[in-house]
Amino acid sequence: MSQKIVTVQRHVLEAQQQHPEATGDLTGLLWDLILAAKVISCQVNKAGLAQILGLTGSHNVHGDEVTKLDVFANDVIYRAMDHGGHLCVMASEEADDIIPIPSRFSKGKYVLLFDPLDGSSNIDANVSVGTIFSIYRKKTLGSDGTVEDCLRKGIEQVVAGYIVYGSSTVLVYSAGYGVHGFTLDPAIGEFLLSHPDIKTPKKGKIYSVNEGNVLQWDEGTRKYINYLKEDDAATGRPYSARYVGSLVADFHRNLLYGGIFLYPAGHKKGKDKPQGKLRLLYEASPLAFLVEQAGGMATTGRERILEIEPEHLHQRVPLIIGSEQDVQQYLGFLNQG
Ligand code: P6P
Repeated sequence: MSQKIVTVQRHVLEAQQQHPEATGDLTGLLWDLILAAKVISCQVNKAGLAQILGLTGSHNVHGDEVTKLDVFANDVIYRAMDHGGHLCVMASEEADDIIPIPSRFSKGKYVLLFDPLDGSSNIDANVSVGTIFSIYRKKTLGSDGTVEDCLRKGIEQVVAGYIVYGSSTVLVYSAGYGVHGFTLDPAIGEFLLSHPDIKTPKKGKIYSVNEGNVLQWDEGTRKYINYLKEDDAATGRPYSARYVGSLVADFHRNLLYGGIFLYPAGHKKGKDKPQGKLRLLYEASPLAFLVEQAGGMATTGRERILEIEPEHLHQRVPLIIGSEQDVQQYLGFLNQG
């Protein structure tokens, strides 16, 4: 039985129709974001041609100023989202402070946090990169969103998702009713349902970590990674090491295949990263929302990612995320020390 043809716009609309109280505001917001994803995908997929198409230097063949792709992606999302009337404020990995909605546009009840193009340093090597987004309802009074509207626990997310620009462009999102994936058909410019109701395996055979940081890890993490390398077929070991170095690519693979991704805290004189490297609000939280919706787990090693009370926009956290049994096993090693 072939799969029914469903665009992501249709999927979002059908989800809205399950909620009689819905105004269509969130649907409109997501449709704007989907448009931005298509524009970014088109540009990312020809990045390698920049040199050939004369897109290098400060201006392209049309005389337009050429910007770095992550700045381009940030600008596309901003210009697609600022005037729809669905948002009261935005925050981006590319912007130090919150991004207000221009006074000339009406404001809405949602908050959008995003990393416009995570892993963009990999683009020149044609490695997959991704956009990560997180949506909350405004909680403060008044029409203008504030930083308080952005500093939210991940459990309050209304929608979380990402777009991975790889061998194909895939959009994955959850509105709290399962995780669903859509693959872009560039011939028709539509994201079509390709991964309905994603559930991540309870236990995987893949671990993803930058082992170059091993000297910065605490003892429990070192013991866990060494445990995964031991030869014991009865427990599915050794695991395979898979590390792209692009969070969305590593997360997407592990979500579908099962396994564990780790970016632990780093403790090393001169290179100390006690809070890890990855950002809470627009990287760890949205991916944690998705993985829990898919039956997995996400922790700092000390606390559930979705329960963290953020203190500032670009706060970093250690991130251990993936299959439930693998993350639980890691916590066992960490607690043994
Ligand atoms: P490292 C990319 O720069 C990024 O922010 C994530 O996409 C990725 O998971 C991580 O950093 C890789 O970091 O230190 O292993 O190169």
